[in-house]
Amino acid sequence: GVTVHELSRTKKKDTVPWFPRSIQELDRFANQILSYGAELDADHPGFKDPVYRARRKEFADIVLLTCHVFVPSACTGFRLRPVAGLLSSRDFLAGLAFRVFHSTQYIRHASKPMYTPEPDICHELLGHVPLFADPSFAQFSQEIGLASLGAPDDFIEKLATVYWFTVEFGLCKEGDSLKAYGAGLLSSFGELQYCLSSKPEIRPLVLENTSVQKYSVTEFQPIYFVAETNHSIYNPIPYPLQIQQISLL
Ligand code: TIH
Ligand code: FE2
Repeated sequence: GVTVHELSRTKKKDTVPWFPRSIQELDRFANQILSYGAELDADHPGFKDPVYRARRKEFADIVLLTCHVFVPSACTGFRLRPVAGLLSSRDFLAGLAFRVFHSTQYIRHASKPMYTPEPDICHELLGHVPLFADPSFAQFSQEIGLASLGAPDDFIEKLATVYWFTVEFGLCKEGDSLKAYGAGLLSSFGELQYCLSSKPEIRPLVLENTSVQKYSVTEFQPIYFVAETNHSIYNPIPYPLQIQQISLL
């Protein structure tokens, strides 16, 4: 019979070259790039620009150092689907039911890096994507989406509000200290510092109350909700809600 030569790019007679059989197996060669800018061709416009070359190499080196640990790609099957702006709550939540996260692509204005009043690519990638790599968080996100399918408008509004005060702007306890896990806090170093100062009001996450709390999307939140978490130091991502609780709404 024919043998598949595991993970080899070297051609051996009478063997089928290794090929990926699942999306997870793409991780095996993601680091084996053929060149990354250090060896630019003479006709490349960056060839004579040492600053450009150094900057490009710096990013490539950072990725090589971090991607195994920090970006476990494909581990929960969540996908990003590009959208040009905000969707309705109903449509956004419906995407989650299929592990599809609708993501903006534009970047915030350079004059205000510390806070922007609408989601941008920094928010999606720094705030949301790392959490989707956690299996229990991915499951929770999908269950909020499933609960939304075909639901009446007032139920959608409650789910969207819970999503806002957890996935977007949630705080949790880690030992005795308060920590941020909401994506809108992780992507805004202005609001991240503010939310852990003494300025905002902090309330316990109680779904009957949290789900009807009014909020503004264009300024720092005056109120945050703290989830009691059951995480360990090995699983530091909070899992603040269970689907049984959602069905109580
Ligand atoms: N305020 C966030 C930031 O500056 O990264 C972006 C947003 C998240 C949710 C609404 S706006
Ligand atoms: Fe968001």
